[in-house]
Amino acid sequence: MPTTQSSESVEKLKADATRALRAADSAEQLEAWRVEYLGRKGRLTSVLRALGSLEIKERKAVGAAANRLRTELESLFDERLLQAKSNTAPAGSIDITLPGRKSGSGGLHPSTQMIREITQAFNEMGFQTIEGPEIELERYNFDLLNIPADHPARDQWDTIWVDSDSRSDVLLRTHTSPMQARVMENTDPPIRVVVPGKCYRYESTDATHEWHFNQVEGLAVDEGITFADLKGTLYEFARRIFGPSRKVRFRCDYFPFVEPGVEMSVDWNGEWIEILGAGMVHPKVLKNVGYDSDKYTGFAFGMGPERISMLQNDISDIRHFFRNDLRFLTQF
Ligand code: YSA
Repeated sequence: MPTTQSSESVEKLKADATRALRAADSAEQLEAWRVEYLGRKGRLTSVLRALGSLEIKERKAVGAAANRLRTELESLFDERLLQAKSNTAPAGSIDITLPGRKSGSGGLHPSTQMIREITQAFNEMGFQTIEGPEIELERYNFDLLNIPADHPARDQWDTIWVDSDSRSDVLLRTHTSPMQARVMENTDPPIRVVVPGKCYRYESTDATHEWHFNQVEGLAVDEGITFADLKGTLYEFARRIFGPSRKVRFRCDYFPFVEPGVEMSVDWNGEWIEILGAGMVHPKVLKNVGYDSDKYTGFAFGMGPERISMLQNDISDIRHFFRNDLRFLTQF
């Protein structure tokens, strides 16, 4: 073991360096440490530079000890730097050194599940699924559907209007029925479509009303379509969704775009719950889109998937659907 002044300084250097390295725990402190001990003008580098002035025997011994110390300090430094970085990793970051854990899998929103069930039932009866814009023009939401500006039926669909500098007829659709006009404008009969999508109404909420909710619209237009086709299709739909023993009721209802109009309710523990509005497409609506109303007839309906899911799953409040509470959402 060398006992000269220089070799003692290597040992002292080692003691100082390891003590200082243990005390440094941030990336900044570690960098300062690296400059002091391993940097170009650092203490260990100075020892190595001074080797030339030593006697050959001493030079060999001190040189070997200093190089060993350099390797040792470099690897200790790397270790401490890694530790410091993982200590300061931002909250929520992934520690890749931890053993793997099973990740939770997501699922479809209950409204989406219900919409898919409904559209599939109609797809199997020959209806095609299409979608349309949620930001709509007054013309499609009201005018073409036989709901003129002064018509009291507009009150039923209290409307959220979209601010626009250039026009005053843009709104968030209050129902999916505007898609009836859009489809008929662009397609010749025969038509059989279902249109799921979001609707918005400026109204207060309660257990069965949301200000934003989904609807599924249906439209069939062809030669010779009758009210019996409407009833048969909706009975079959109810059978597929609620089972064969569920009671269904049709009652007269009024919508300006149908004649006659009905509402369909299903029996829920002795109570009738309305799930949709429907009717034979009004001849004025057929004419508005350029159809020959003497040649073609059709039926249409609009239903609320959240209301249907409430019935199916015994949900007491529609507002659960949009609260994003996982305790509710993960039950589906
Ligand atoms: C009627 C005749 C047709 O030929 C075609 C469509 C229609 C339906 C019409 N466009 C309409 O919107 N009627 S409605 O106001 O009674 O709504 C239809 C269904 O949407 C309701 O039966 C209900 O299931 C759902 N709904 C309506 N307002 C809602 C709602 N769901 C949740 N929150 C609300 N605020």
